[in-house]
Amino acid sequence: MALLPPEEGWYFKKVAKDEKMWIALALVVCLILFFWMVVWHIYGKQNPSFTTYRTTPQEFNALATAFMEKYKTGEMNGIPVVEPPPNSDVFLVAKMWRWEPVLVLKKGQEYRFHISSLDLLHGFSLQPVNMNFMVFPGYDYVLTFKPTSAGEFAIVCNEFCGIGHHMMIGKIIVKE
Ligand SMILES: [Cu+2]
Repeated sequence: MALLPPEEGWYFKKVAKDEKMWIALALVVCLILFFWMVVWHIYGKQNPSFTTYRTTPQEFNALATAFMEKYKTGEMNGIPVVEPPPNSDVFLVAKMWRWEPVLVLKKGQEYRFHISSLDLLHGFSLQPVNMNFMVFPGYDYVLTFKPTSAGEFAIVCNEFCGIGHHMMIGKIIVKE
């Protein structure tokens, strides 16, 4: 029966009482979920909020390269190791198929992260903390980042980005 079109004028017929009740119930559930989103964002240990700005891969690359040259302390497998001072702007570049640079941060200090991609969509996934962001080219994701525990953290790409995707692992080192 459901495959046949409904009879003409069904839309204007009076809604039955029990159907009205179900509509009201669904509305209440929708509203609870809607406001719960806000509560969950604040109390649910979700990804921190970030702001997004338009940029271009060229512009972002220029800023990131200048940043890496300024604070470079060494190299790890051909990737620069960078130790920026606390409260400074930190740039993290995603490209096929690496994260640049390796960041050395201090525990308990704040950093202003800028994350962007130079080619296509990548996914920033900080492990084992499990913080996740999509990283698009042309957008600068800015978030305040404060490491609360020392150690080595891996940045895994969690958006499939081609043949080298599984090798795309970056590193953040947090010192005491
Ligand atoms: Cu990737």
